[in-house]
Amino acid sequence: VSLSSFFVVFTVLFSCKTEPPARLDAQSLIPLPVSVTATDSTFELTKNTAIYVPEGNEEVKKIGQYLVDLLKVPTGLEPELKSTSQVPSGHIALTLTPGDAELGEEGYALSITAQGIQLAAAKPAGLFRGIQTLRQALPARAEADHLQKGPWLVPTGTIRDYPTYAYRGAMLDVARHFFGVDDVKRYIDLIAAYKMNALHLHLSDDQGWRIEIKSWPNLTAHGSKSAVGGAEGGFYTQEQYADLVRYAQDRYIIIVPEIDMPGHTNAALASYPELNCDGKARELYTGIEVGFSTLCTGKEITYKFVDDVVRELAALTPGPYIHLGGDESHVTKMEDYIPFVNRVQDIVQAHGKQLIGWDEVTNASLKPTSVAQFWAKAEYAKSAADRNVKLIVSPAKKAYLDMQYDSTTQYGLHWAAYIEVDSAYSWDPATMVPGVTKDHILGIEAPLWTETLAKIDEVEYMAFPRLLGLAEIGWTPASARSWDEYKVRLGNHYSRLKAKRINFYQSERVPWA
Ligand code: TNX
Repeated sequence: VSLSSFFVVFTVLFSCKTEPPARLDAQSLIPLPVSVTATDSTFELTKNTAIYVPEGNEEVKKIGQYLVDLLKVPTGLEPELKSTSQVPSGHIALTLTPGDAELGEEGYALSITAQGIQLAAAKPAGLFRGIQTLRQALPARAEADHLQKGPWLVPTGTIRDYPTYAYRGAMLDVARHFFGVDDVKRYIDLIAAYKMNALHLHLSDDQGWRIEIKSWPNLTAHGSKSAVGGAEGGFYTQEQYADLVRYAQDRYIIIVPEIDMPGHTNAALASYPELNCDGKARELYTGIEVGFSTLCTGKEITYKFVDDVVRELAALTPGPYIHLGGDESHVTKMEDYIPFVNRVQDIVQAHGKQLIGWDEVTNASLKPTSVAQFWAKAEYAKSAADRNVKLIVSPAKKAYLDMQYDSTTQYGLHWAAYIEVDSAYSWDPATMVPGVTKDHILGIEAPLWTETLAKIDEVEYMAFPRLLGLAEIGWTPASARSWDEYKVRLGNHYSRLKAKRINFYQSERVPWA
């Protein structure tokens, strides 16, 4: 008896330890790659595995180091980073194949055999995206923030993958409630894991001004002090903002800074009386109404203000875009709004950047380099497309992460819709608006407004798991997507989301594994 039970225990222990992972084509990758071919073997990452990068390429070396840093804590392995042209078998190799044009800016080719892992891309960004896929091919416990037991087996096969849309973003409203540098870095890490490439920061609104502008110091000295409901305000110094930009850049993510205008400007109007038509400073505001404030579009000082703000922001922002809002300017007359938008568009261009504005900016004469962000009105999206102005698609009814899942959700709003996890996934940017097709669309964004969200774990609860689906909409061809198949992959991410300590909504519509 004791001998047979010994064997039972032994078999259970032993089989746990060596149980092979699911085949590569059953690995529940999110976003789903363009093509995956499985072969029936595994590669084992051991203490002898090294990471090879091309000699003399500092950028790829940095990406290799990023992979080392990801693996170090959970696996206890610290793969040696080696630069050579000859890669012996048994290792991980990152290589650049600039001739492989199909891979574009962000595509990659991943080949995993029992002998080693080859990750190739035309551009460094592609290597970075490919590493996110490799992470998901490793066991979920590789996402933990403390040491885990091996073995570290990766199923073999090949993946060729590239994104459908060039712009795949998330927006965080740091104006209604302020979120500090560490919170934003965590959000950057989380969106990077799902291959997003833009973080739009909503840096000013009625309730607060969140970025230091050296030529207008009272914006932060005074205008940063408030937040919704009397919560603590805050702002990023230029050094902190630059640190965020660098952190994002190291993850091949651009920061898109937004200074909302001419409406949503109470914090600025409270900081500088001269920006008001009546010359009187407004009180700081902590409510959640919209549409009551406006810069004085008829005063020259307003354009000096915009020019200074855009100049300082442009100097700090390597990405191509400056977002100047333009939404819900309900107390700005249309005859004032249009010349205002035309003029701030010129200012953005004069500082070498492209304007992004919420869809109302299509009332103005947009340049072909400007981008309209579709959030509410289909006719604005259509009007942009008709004029060959590119669109970022973020319809409130589908993509707004501050919308409640259902009527029982603790936080959030529901003015646009209740958005369950299936609803956030089941739509196609290229068929949302008649006359707006894939060619008109720069990409997709998932905005998160924070009137009701004061803590980063509340932000996470609203963003996750919907953000994974929105990331997939931006990356994976629409023809390859279906909710019934996706929900299984999402369910299989349960232990990954847990390992990352993400506070996520466990929707009953998802078969959590
Ligand atoms: C509308 S969306 C707004 C924001 C609010 C949001 C709340 C947009 C361009 N403007 O000012 O925060 O609704 O869901």
